[in-house]
Amino acid sequence: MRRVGSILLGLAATLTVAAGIILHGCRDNPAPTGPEFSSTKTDRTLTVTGAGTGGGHVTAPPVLEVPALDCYINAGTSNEVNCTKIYPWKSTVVLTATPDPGSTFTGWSSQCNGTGTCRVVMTVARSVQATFSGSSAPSFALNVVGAGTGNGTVKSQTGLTPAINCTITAGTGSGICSASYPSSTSVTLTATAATGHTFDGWGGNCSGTGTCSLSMSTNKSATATFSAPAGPEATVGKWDPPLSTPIIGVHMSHLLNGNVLLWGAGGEPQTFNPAGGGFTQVINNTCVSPSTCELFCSGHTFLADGRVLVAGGQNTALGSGNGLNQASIFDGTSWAATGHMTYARWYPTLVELVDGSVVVISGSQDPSTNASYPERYSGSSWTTLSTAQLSLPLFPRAFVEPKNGWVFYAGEASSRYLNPIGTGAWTTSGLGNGGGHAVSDRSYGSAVMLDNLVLYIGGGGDTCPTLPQNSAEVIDLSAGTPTWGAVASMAFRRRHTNATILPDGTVLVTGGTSACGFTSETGAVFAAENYNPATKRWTTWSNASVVRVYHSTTALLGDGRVLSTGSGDGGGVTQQFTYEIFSPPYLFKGARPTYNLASTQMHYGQPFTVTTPNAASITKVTIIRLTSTTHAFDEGERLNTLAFQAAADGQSLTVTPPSGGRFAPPGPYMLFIINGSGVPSVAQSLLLGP
Ligand SMILES: [Cu+2]
Repeated sequence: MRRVGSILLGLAATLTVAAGIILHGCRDNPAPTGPEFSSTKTDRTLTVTGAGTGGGHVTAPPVLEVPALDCYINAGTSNEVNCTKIYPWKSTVVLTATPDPGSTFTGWSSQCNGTGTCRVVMTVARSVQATFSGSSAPSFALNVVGAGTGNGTVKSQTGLTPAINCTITAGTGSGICSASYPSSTSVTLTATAATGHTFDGWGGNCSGTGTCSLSMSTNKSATATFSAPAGPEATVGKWDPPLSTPIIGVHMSHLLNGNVLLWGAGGEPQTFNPAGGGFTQVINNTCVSPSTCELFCSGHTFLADGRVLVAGGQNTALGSGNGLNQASIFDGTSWAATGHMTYARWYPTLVELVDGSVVVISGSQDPSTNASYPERYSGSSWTTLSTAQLSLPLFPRAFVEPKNGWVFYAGEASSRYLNPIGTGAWTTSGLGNGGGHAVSDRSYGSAVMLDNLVLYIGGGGDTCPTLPQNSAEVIDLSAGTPTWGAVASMAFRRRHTNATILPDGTVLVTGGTSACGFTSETGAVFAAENYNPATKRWTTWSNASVVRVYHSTTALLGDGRVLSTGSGDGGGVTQQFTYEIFSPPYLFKGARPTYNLASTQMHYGQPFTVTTPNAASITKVTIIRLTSTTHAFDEGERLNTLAFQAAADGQSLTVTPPSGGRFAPPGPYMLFIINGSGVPSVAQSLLLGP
């Protein structure tokens, strides 16, 4: 009986609606008068449906506590969630139809007619149909995805339907992370990090770190990267546990192909793959007298084409202090001999010059005879600089200087210049304090070059009870009268210490001994320290676990980590057949910028394009010469800070290399881009030259 009554009542209501349309146009129904309705003053449901081939929105302003309605209709299809709302009994809802571009609103049906607004009173459940003609508007998907270790939300602007409301937890999105929108819809996404977390920036079709505005003309995606709160590693870095090596890494070169070349006193040279681990033996058969020939105690640096030139070494038949005149070149896989030097050299230093030739200085011929004449290698043979005789301490710390492209001898004795042109000449002219140091004894301290500034740290303490230095000093070689001057001291005294330039232009100092004597393991320093040239101050970082004193080495890897190895093979020091990897704090401070290069050849002074989605967040671009190091000194270690400009679209940088070889000798460098949080990209290695 009840069922029949309902059907009859429905029929009556339909007839009444029809009458209302004819008489009043777009307006509400008269209130039904049946007993069921007059006694139930409950909320009523309004359903908007669509018809026709076109698309458009049906909207209504908020009614009492009910939010605004925004129903999108496309080709007769409406969204069930956004097109149905429940309103208070007898409330009035005013509907407006707005067609998409390319569509026409042809009118209401069911409750209203015409093309004006449609006013309904919610005394009963209502259904209104809107018809849009024209071509079906294309609809495009927007996909929000997460990345990084942190948490946050991504939301679309208020009032957009359908809304994006995506929660990202450690890179995984949940909630409403995707939606479809008609063509030309403007969507503005806002990313908000959870408390203590950091929003690192957008990827995909969004970029930068602000809000992201998109016009939905194609399918689009937005990647939001959040970082978790920093742990202690973000302050002091992290050392990985030691892993074994087949030899002692007394000599180390980080090659253009990404591998690392190592050798010590015993065993054969090895290449190490820092990406996957693993050592490969690379025997050097270039010696004339193999049984007495040892690369150990040679000097080495990179040539302009990225190969490693190795000169001198130890005559194993005669022992320490007895040099070799051999030289050879490693191309990444195999060795080739060059011509011989005139002088045998044990503990020499090689300096690559502006034109790609290489000067070798110092080294001992035998324990009582210094090789006091420099020689110059120019691609085929060695030429003695016959007017530049000077006996210098072993393994001189030396760099190419920016004024004339000469060799600057930094120490350990008083500084001076070597003019390498012609037959050569040494001079102290133009140096303040006659080239003298702030601290007199820096034997087995380390030195690096940052743009035009040489930083010299530690050293000394060879003869007890004098202790090694904890002091450091700098000299600006671009100054009118370059003069050594002290900067803040390290927390630890260090002799046989290693200095490694980091991508951000700070300097990592590791290992060494704080006790007096040639090399004391009891004084081994485990803490890393970091020098910031901007503040001229040191920060103590975390402790390594292995003694690294005499014959230890470090190399910056392309991924921004530092390889630390060696110690032993002489001096009565424990043989350390291990390496450790140090991850500096910048590797724990959020997402890393990324980039691509069209070419891996840089030409002096010629700007080149670095393609990066992170262009807007980049605050520094640096190149660092690949490591070739031994005996606490990397022969040629330098960093250049490069001028750059971000493109207006935030998708690339225009980077200008140094203008000439006196600022950065030709050869292999790593290119880093660094963001405002100090986080460097992974580097690509490239060649810099004319
Ligand atoms: Cu040695």
